[in-house]
Amino acid sequence: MKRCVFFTLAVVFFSFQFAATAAAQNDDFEVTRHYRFLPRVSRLVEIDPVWDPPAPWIEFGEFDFVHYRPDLTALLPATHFANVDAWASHPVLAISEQLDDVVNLSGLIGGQTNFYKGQPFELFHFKGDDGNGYPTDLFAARSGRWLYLRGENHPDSAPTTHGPFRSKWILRGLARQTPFADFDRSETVDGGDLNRWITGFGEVNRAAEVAQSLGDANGDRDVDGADFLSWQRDLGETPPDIAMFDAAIDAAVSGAVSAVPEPSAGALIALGMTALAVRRRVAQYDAR
Ligand SMILES: [Ca+2]
Ligand SMILES: [Ca+2]
Ligand SMILES: [Ca+2]
Repeated sequence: MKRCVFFTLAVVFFSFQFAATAAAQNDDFEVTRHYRFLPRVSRLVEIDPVWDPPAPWIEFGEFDFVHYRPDLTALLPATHFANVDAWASHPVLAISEQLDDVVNLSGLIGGQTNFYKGQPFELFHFKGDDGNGYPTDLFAARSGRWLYLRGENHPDSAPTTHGPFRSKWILRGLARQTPFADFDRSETVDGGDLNRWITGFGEVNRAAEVAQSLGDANGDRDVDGADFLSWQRDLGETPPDIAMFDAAIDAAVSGAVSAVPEPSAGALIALGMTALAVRRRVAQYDAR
């Protein structure tokens, strides 16, 4: 009897798994997600012999994060940033720098690392140069709808073809996938945002920033029912603690992560988890 129950559950579970996998393969060949920085916790620090002390610039703006299914990253140009419209503003002076100009976000190429076993997020590692010939590397940690970027260029590790005063830039940025119903930019989604939506309901064809502040979650520059549904879904959301991401990236760096997991390892883990799930369900059944 016990064996029969196990077999039935296993067949049901595997059927479900295969159906889900087939659906994912049709939809997720290339995945592009749009993100927006949270300025309160997103900083770009310039370390320059001329400027003292280092100034933490504040990051703003948006970008796309493009990646491919893990089993295809070995064959394709891999993960990259696109449509980067992001900049950092000096906290005191009226100057700003495009992120592409200092860490070359659009020019970096990355891949998913094998640092995912038992972790609540995925970790991607990017490499390239900062656009001025200096090596640059960057980590991207993705947890749910949040993406944490941490990267820096290395002006001291390359020939000084651009003089002795080339700045080192250190980027730490938390971004949220859009749509995000934080209309009042408090970084949480609550009644204050609903009030914005109620006030703005019916607005059409406003400038993107204005529309967003009036209750446009999906970026189509109007305020309607679709935006309300976003608010409902996001209600109660707060930003994750970036110290958690930093700790994990530190661990990954010290453990010398390797880019792109082996498919066989991933398959084994999936199989192990499936077996565990089936055993757990059988155990629950027996306990009744
Ligand atoms: Ca809010
Ligand atoms: Ca809208
Ligand atoms: Ca609409």
